[in-house]
Amino acid sequence: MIKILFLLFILQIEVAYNDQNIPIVVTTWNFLNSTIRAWDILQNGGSALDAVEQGATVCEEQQCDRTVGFGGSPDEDGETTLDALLMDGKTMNVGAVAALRRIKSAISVARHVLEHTTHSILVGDQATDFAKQMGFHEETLTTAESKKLWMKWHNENHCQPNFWVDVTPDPSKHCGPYKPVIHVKPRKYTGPHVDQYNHDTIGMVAIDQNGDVAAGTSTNGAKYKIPGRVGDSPIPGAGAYADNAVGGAAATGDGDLMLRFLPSFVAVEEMRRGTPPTQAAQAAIGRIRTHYPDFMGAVVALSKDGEYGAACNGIAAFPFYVRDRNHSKSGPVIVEC
Ligand code: SD4
Repeated sequence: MIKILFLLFILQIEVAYNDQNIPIVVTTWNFLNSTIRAWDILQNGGSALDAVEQGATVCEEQQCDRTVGFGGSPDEDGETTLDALLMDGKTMNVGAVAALRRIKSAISVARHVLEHTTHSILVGDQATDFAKQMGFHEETLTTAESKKLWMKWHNENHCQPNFWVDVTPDPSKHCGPYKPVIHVKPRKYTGPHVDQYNHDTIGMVAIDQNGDVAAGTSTNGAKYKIPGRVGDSPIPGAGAYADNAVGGAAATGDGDLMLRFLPSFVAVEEMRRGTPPTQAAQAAIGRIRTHYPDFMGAVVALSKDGEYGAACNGIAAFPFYVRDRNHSKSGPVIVEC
């Protein structure tokens, strides 16, 4: 009798476990190869942190859409710099790098910040020094392609577009250096500086077989950014957020605007209150849209039970990839914005 009761108890646990749609990984945009790598890791019992790190690494190596990894989005000086974040939803530990120079594997450097320091974010040249200490190789992130892109922007297009306002000479006609111009009236928002073609951060949220949640991002930011610019991607709660008690979220889009609203944090907090992932992502997007109706961006949200959803704004549709027991070969999920 005791044996039967014990078996029933085990069976119940199994059913409860199987009710959850885990392991699972959700990836922004059309980044299939990254999703496959992450899913391989999860399926073989690997950790969510490994899945996100390795998945994003694929994109960094393959220069996904030229908006992740080396050789993309040159800044005003023609240099590519990288932003990346990794968050562990089990410990709430974060590792991130921002404006990382001359090191290709941004998400792995972020992992080293997470695991080998008690800091959360390192930036610029000092992040490079840290990476070198951790054994990473220093090399240029400029390629013939990114050099050509920058030459065209600088020499043919007279530094258009750029991110300057209220400066002289007129930044809509001329290159810098600029000096500030003080306007009596506050400047009005004039629409997005960026579109989907120069904004494709990889954002991933994964849950492993133990139910541990991890989220992360990697990007080379915005094309022709002012050197030193940091986007939303390496900021916890903005680019991504994870909490084992709830789930995780990741964001992509016009980071200069989006980071003001911590959309990944908002989505996770909505789910904490019982809101389903799709509506949680919509709430995060809605908060930004109230202030910037035309902004370009998207949020993916994943609950700890493996339910997922997304919302977007400023583009016709937003694709994202899911791999779980039910999606082994299917294409991306498309959300209309
Ligand atoms: C940024 N949010 O640096 C990043 C770029 C991006 O989809 O998301 N692209 O602003």
